[in-house]
Amino acid sequence: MNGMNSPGRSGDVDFEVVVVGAGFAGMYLLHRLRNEGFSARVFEAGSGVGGTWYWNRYPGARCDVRSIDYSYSWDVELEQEWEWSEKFATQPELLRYANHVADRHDLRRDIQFDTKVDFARWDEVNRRWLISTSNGDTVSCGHYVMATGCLSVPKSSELDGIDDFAGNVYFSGRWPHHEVDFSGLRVAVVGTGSSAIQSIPIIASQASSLTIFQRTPNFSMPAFNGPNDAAEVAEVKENYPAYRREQRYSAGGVVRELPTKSAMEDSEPERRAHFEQGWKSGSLGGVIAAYNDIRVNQGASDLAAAFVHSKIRSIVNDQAVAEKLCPTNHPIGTKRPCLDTNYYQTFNEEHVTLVDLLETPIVGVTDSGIETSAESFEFDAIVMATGFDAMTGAVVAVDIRGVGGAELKQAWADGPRTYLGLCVSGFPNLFLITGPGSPSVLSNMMVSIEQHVDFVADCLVHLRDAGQTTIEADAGAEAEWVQHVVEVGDATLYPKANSWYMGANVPGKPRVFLPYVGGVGTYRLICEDVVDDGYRGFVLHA
Ligand code: N01
Repeated sequence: MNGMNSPGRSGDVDFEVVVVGAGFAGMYLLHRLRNEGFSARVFEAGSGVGGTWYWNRYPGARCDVRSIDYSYSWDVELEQEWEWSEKFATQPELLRYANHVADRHDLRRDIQFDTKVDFARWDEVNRRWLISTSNGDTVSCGHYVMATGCLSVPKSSELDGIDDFAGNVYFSGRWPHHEVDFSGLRVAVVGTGSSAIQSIPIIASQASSLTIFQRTPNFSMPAFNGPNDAAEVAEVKENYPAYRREQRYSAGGVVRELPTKSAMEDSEPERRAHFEQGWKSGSLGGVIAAYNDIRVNQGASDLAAAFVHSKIRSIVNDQAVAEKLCPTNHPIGTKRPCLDTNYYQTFNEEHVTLVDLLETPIVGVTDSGIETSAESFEFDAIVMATGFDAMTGAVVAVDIRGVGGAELKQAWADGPRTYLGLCVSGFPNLFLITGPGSPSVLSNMMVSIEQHVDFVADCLVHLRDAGQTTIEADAGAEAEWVQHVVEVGDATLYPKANSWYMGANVPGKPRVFLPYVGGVGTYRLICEDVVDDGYRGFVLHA
């Protein structure tokens, strides 16, 4: 099915809008653009729709936002009809959902698969974007939208000698489409972020030995996944319009009660009971959002971290291993926390070994395995769960040239600069979906995607109705927004961590807090106000 109905090569064709990426953002945008009567073409590097859920097929891949929350709200019949089988949907189920939406809305006829956009140049004379692709297509468009996802460019392997390894090397973000069976194999996993934490228990259940190379331990909480509670789903479905509205104006794009108390206000036993309740809730925010100051106050953060440490020590039998698994070098939640199924329990299995790279760093990869400063390990397969060039990687992967031939990559050399995470000064008619400077990765991505898609589609309708052809972020408004994003971030503990939120996971990347931490509801109100005020901060031209 995937890609079978791809349109032919574009040749020298004009579109009103070109979109890069056929993940959940590009798919919804295509639907909106068509409904508004715009001619549009989507270019997608993969052979099918689904974006992140197309590429990330590693064992155990699933969403850690509840499926009733992480789903489109714009097809009200679909949200009633679709039955999610589990509280947290698996990657195959999410990919089935994406394909179902593509079929249902006949999206594929305007998506060109297996095609990367390489180059986009603003033509100042004709005030259009000129786009060229990996297949040699050249097209022009009035508006150009990067719907390329925040976590779509895997980091290249930073391990010397990886190409010499005789066995198979798998990247979690570029997993093969066939089933990978680790039965009887000696397997290495490098990394302990979400992808590793989800896959490790499953790989351990197959492999003859599993060695985990950990550079930074991460905070993980149990998902308590299982079938959806039918009564709860029925209740949500009955109230979906109100439920979706609440999501849109919430802090993180999910419906939950916000804590009103500081962690310091409770006694030790009260706090323990409250954290315990959060731990049992099976949600990302359970412990981290148990109190209102855990991400802003180091003392409160330490209390939550100590609670999770105590849990790790109670689950992991070997206390030396448990200590290594306890994160101590960053405040809880300032690196993306994880929800797991039996992650810490896996370290109690005899054939599972933890290697602490802070004590014994990797020296290199040989043809037979991995060498640390202390030991040589032999493997049949290596899994690189080492993460992504987040938020900016996919945008600057395209050579984008704006006014005067200015290069976007160069304009962002000291960190990305956007107005509202949506537009960039000097790059007219370019839109970013969930770009840096917007809530994006700090929220339920579905909610943030839909908001940006609606903003862009409504904006294009507004321009057309007003007889305007170009829109561009004003340099002053952009500078103010960049400053605001930094200030709001600096009021939290996030900048203390060497996280991908800070660009710190990619050698040489500027250290800048990339998302907007003000909350999706606050951000949405700001965007609405900007629009109501005649697109304040944007410059529109006829
Ligand atoms: O990547 P990561 P990920 N040598 O960057 C280590 C989303 N997601 O793919 O922390 C040795 O989190 C690195 O160590 P350090 C979610 O937003 C969601 O797991 O840099 N180790 C780290 O341990 C998530 O946050 C879902 O010191 C190296 C790991 O590799 C984001 O995607 C599921 C290394 C990378 O962790 C990314 O997650 C999966 C090196 N050279 C992903 N380089 C769900 O919805 C890196 N590491 C559940």
